[in-house]
Amino acid sequence: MIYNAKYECMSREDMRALQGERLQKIVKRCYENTEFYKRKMDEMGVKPEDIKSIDDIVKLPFTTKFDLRDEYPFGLQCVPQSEVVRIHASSGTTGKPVVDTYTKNDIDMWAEGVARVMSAGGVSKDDLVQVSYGYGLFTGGLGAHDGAGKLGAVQLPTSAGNTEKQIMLMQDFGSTVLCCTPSYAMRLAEAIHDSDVVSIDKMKLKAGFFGAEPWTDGMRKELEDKLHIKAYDIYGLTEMCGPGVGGECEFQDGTHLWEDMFFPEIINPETLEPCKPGEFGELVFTSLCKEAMPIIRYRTRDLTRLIYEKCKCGRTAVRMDRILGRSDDMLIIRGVNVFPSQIEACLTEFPAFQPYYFITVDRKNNEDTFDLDVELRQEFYSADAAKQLEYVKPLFNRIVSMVGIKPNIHVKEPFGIERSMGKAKHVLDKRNFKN
Ligand code: DLL
Repeated sequence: MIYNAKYECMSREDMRALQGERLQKIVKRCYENTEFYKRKMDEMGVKPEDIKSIDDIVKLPFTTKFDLRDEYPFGLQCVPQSEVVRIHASSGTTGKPVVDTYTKNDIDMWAEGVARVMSAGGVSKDDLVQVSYGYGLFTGGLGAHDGAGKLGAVQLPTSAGNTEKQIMLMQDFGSTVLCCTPSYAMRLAEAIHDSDVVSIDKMKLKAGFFGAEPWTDGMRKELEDKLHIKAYDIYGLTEMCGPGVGGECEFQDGTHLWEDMFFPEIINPETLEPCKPGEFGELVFTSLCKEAMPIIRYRTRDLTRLIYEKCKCGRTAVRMDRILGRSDDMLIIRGVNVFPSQIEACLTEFPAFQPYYFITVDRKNNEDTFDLDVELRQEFYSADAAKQLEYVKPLFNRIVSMVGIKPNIHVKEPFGIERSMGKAKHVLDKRNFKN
């Protein structure tokens, strides 16, 4: 169901006019209330009055994760602390976490973003939403929680972990909706299928809202088959509020972004120029509604493209293609660009393999090494190397054709690859520790 047709189905013309109005207000507030934006805009010779429509966004400076680190913790805040009601943070790659602060209105706006996503996936007040994203500084738990609350659904705040208990409650309470990372959903699915206590046939699950990390259509199919659900993508990032910046509709054909709240651009990460419509590049967001800590032109490092055609569902809200990965997750191995999600895409084409993997990259004798741990499903597993080769060979060929370089594939025994409760870790690049 469409939760807020006014914004989700607005004509492009009206949307751009609205975005222009909101941008003017946000820029003025940022300029007047933070030294950071005043300094950055003064350096570029741009004043709030120069922003007259959304087209003028290109005149504004970008904000990067380094700026957030330098302004840690509250340098970008535009309101006095007395108006702040919540603080979240994500583990930054730079040591200090990325901080976001929220006013009461911000929490409401954020909950609406998540409610729109859940409503698009059929959630209503009749549902019981099991939130297995971590609760805490991470935005996943409380974000999904508040979104479900906005719809009047029952919130079941199990948080991540304690897997055996999760699946027992899922069955006993009759959870109809599951929210967690795709990696943890796989772990839960596996636990349900291996359990003597619960059975998927006794469960009432119908939908899952999975995000916080890249995942493929192959993984979607696996989760839908195993959990008997429809699996929807939910996207977001702490800097914009958390989950609910966008999500999929029933057609699962791109992730709708709530453009009235978050203005998306795609830029070429090298030249910083806007990409042509439909071209892949780096996603950049500007908060259009946020009060406490709005961010202008935030470079997400997420690589994707935007699709502006109207969707079959009737929404006009722009759709984002699946995130290929983050530019800082991209590995360059023997000069070739490799995204970990490409490995997942290959693995899910072969029923003998689990979608779990771990990549280790190193440099030996001046050459990059590319080791890939994979796991055969129990029913296909054999310790016999010749038997393993039967499965490994076609996988190897597929990876070479998709990625362009040859991995050293190592078959692990069942459960030999660590399972994750949150965002899965897929890579160890030992070259980073060498000079
Ligand atoms: O991961 C917020 C979130 C929680 C989104 C729960 C969805 C569900 P951060 O920890 O700040 O916030 O990480 C944000 O995670 O820039 C992407 O790289 C990645 N990401 C989030 N959702 C998706 C998705 C949360 N659906 C970063 N697909 C983002 C691919 C995603 N990557």
